[in-house]
Amino acid sequence: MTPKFAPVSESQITRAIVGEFAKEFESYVETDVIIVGGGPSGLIAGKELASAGVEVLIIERNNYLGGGFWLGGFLMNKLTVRSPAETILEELGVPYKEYNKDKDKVAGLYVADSSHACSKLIAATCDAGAKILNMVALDDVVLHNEKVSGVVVNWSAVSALPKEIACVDPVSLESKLVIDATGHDASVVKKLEERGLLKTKGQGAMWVERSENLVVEHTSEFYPGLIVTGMAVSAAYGLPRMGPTFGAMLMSGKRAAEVVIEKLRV
Ligand code: 48H
Repeated sequence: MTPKFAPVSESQITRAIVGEFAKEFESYVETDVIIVGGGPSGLIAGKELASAGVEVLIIERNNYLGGGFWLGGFLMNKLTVRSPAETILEELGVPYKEYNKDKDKVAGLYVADSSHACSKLIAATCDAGAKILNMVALDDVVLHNEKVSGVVVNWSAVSALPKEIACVDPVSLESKLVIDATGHDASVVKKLEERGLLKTKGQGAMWVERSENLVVEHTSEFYPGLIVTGMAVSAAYGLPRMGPTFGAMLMSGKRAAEVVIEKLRV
């Protein structure tokens, strides 16, 4: 049978979008936590925080969420995690299998479909109640008394405009804490470095055995009010990289949420 759609006009659809967006945006102009970057570390941090009842807004410059989690590596649709991070795939309901250990004499290496894993992670983050602003890019930080107290943002499309019509001032969003989850770029940290407020060491060379533990261990408040997670931790602290394996991204995101919750309690 052909469905009979509800009788709704064009203007009503526009008002529904504008009204809901404005209401939600206004409520997030001041919030508990802003996460810049919607890759694996930012998404899972958002999920954990929202699940714990913390108000959280994720800002993502692309129109899609997930960052490097959509592709395992080398444009192939498989991602890996090393034990114990398969427990997070389990929590998210992502099907995975252990890599053929007889052939390579390896244990504790797991493989999953990246599109399946990424979709489950995005859904879990939204289900937990994290709010998302995509196509919005970090422009600057709000700094009060030497503490990061929010972010300055603009529509991503503004940066693609020709210079003569790109005179669009950004807006500010305040928060108790900010998480830099922008991956290799460490974009929030770099805003502080540009002003000589800190010095990053830059990401180290590949060494998977060492890197994952180090990234999780170093997930912390890198500057008052600013917590780093994921590959931003490597860039900030000069830690080795790990290539296309994502356990540390997921575990670092969880650790970042713990750090935030401890700080919000004080
Ligand atoms: C708004 C921004 C801005 C900005 C960036 O790169 P990601 O996937 O980051 P992580 O740290 O969660 O995961 C890293 C992983 O994907 C990876 O690259 C690994 C494991 N590499 C190892 C290796 O050795 O190479 O996601 C970051 C997100 C992206 O979606 C960006 O679009 C977004 O942040 N982003 N959003 N404003 N200025 N900069």
